[in-house]
Amino acid sequence: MLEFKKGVDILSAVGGIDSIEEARRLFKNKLDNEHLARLSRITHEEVLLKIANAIALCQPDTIMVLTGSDADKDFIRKYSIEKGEETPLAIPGHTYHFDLPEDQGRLLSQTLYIVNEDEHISSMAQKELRSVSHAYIEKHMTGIMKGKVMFVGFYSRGPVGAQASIPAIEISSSTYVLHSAELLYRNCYADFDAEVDRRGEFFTNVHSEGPNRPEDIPNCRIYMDRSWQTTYSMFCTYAGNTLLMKKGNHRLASDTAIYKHKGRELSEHMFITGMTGPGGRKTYFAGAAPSGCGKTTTAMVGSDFVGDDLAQLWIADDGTLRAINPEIGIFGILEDVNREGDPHLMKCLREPGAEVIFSNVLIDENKKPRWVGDGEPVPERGINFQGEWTPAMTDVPMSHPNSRCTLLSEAIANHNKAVNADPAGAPIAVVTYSGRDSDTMPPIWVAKTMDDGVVIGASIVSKATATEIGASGIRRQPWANAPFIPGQLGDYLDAQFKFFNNPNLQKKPVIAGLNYFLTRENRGENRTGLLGEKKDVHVWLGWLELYAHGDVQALEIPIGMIPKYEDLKKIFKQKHNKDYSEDLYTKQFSLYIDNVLMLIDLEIAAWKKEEGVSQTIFTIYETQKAELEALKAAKGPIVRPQDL
Ligand code: OXD
Ligand code: MN
Repeated sequence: MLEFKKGVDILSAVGGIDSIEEARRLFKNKLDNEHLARLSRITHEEVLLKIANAIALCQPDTIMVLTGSDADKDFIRKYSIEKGEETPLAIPGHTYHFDLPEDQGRLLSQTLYIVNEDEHISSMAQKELRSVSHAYIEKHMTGIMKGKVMFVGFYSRGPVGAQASIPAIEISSSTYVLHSAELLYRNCYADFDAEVDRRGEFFTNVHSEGPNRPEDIPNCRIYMDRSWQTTYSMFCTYAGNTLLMKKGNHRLASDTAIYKHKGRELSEHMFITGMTGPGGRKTYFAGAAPSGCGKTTTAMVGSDFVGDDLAQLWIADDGTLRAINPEIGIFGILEDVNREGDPHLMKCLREPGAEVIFSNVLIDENKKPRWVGDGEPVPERGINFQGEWTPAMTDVPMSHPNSRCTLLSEAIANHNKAVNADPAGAPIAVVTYSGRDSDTMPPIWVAKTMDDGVVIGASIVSKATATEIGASGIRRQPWANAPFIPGQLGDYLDAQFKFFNNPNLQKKPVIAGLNYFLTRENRGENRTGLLGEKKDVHVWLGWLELYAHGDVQALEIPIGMIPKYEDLKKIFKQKHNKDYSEDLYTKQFSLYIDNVLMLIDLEIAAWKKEEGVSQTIFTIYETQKAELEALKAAKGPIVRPQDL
């Protein structure tokens, strides 16, 4: 069980400042008048102590407070170029940033939770004892900003005033990190004190790249102190390791949801998007997918795209499920982003108008960013994060598979800025969970009950992707949120059951599994490749939109409800003007019972190893198994939807 404010608060111990008077004296000594005046608007003592201790620990030469004003935004943009963390590209407002070759994704083995003696964490995460982390931070972060400028920004992870928004401080010596923060989060300098009072908590993030040399990467650490809601990051620049308002704070937000607001809030690795249905109605979806599995693309399929990565969910007083996006920008994977699949995003990346930071792409001779799968002819030469590149270097990709673009969501044509700014959140009617599964689950299956829906989330699997360094093979990805769940999975599962069964949640969402990675070879074809197309997701979401309003019926199978051929055929025609064949439907929706049974057995074995797991999940798995066995006995191991 997690206990907040337990054990030594490392930041205050290593900074050594424990009174507000001392903190104010330090500010007076270290900040110039302008920045001192800015900081004086923040009055929350706990907040000021965090900042003072970060200064005392890191010992920067200069401290700057970013207020989020246009002038400050412009300052950080320009300063990042002057400092060399970013370089301008041909299109005005576009820049690029390279991370060290060793720092191109989340560094799994160096990402650790700081824990107290008796604290249990997720079996899928790594921990370090508080005393060990304390010594490490003291050794490696003391004076890490000597000769550097420290930037301090105040942000809100969500619209100011929303129930599930959480304020966060970002402290870093990297202009790239702060420039990214300004694009991805709402600077709420003016509202920060009030937000801390409203929410009763805030997150603190302290980062420094240090000398930014390859030889320092082994010393890099990404620490989350769960008890003190503080993160530390050192000797790295990749945003997934440094801009800890994103995944670092998502982890802390998960703790808040599970241990402070159990059954009332959830913190999920989900996109939020709206689909327009018949008569112009808007139906909002929140959907989880593991990193690097097309979550951004799915989000942008909606007519009213709200967010592509994270969602804070809660049950509103009117009995609806509400979601806000903690972010206002996207840090999207570029590989395979092209005009065909991602027209709205591509417009921002290829035409003037939006401010974009590209990372770890190839820069061609015309200062144009290029990436694998951008749909354009391969350039003759260029420079990437490893140096000069030519197509002759066949074993070195043109761009890193985890190369990214950072931009404001409002630059994207189908973004609904008003919904993303609304503290009431988007009313969620459909919740989806997807993985990367080549041979088992159909493209869509809808849970028959809320508990079944929770179990769909618990049973996600996916292939390792380039977003994580040191991961390989097929991995369990519970709720597609596994890398960001700090606490024990049994606690998380329990919180999910409590949330979706909460009697206050009067408008229950449709919960569905999605899988667009079934391959031809696994459905009896003698050619390889995906069964169907990437853009078919439009149809799957379209069907769910109709199902959520009772406009289409479904077929019942042991694992849930699946669409009928006639309905999909109509939607394919309407949305894509495509003739969807019954043969393709049969391949996509036939139940491969042995594969499903294997998956269920894998999950049962894994969940049995966890502590404190609710019996409900095993009952659901066993019921599904019995029904699948009976179906197999009656109809054989592969059952076509037509034979149900
Ligand atoms: C991300 C990730 O960057 O999940 O969103 O890795
Ligand atoms: Mn993500």
